[in-house]
Amino acid sequence: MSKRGAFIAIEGLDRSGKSTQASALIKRLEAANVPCKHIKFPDRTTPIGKMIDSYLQSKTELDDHVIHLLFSANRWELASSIVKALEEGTTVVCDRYAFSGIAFSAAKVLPRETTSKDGDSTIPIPTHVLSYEWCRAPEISLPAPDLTFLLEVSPEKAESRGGYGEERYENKEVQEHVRQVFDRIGEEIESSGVGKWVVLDADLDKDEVEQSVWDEVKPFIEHMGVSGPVRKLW
Ligand code: 2DT
Ligand code: MG
Repeated sequence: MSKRGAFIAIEGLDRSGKSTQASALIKRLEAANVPCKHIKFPDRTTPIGKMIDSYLQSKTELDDHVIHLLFSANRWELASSIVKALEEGTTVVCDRYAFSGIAFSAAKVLPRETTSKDGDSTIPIPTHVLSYEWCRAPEISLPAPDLTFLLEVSPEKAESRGGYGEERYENKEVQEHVRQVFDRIGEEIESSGVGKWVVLDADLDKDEVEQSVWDEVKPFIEHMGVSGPVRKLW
């Protein structure tokens, strides 16, 4: 089997610079004559993607389970084309993937927080809508990235980059919950051995982050174990 392409995912909170870094990586790969393809999830162009887009813009309301499954289905509808590209030797750079899917859904808490009595005071207990395990289930068996970058941005830095936008999930509280789930996913991916998980400080200047991404990708593309079959998510 000739060398296949590498599957590289870029993950992180809003305003962490994912799209900028994905584009920069594509440019570097092109300059190094590596056949490559840039994809993004959600892919808002498909019929399922249009439903997701409408939900994110709060034009429609959907049950939390339903939107989770639509995000996952949006990946499944492109899964075979990703595998095909990799097998043909094309490196695929993906802006958000299944890890965003799990993190954003598992981070959802009920708007009305339950309280428990502790003497005179009440302690807010966030009640999760969807369990981590439930959120992970539909992602099982999707093509697994060989390398995933988690771009970590502080709330202060995100704010200084123009703050969050108008879409659903774009607020500090949600982002903080999502951050915690990403950490759990990273630990699991590392221990499962299904792919490499690299955390980068995305508060740094974009050129520095770009260089760190390239320092990881370059040796990976040159020698790495992309000669084996595309692996599947854990
Ligand atoms: P963008 O701003 O990157 O277009 O993302 N999301 C994304 C989920 O809730 N589940 C998913 O599976 C994916 C891929 C993250 C739009 C928002 O959609 C969230 C932010
Ligand atoms: Mg966004």
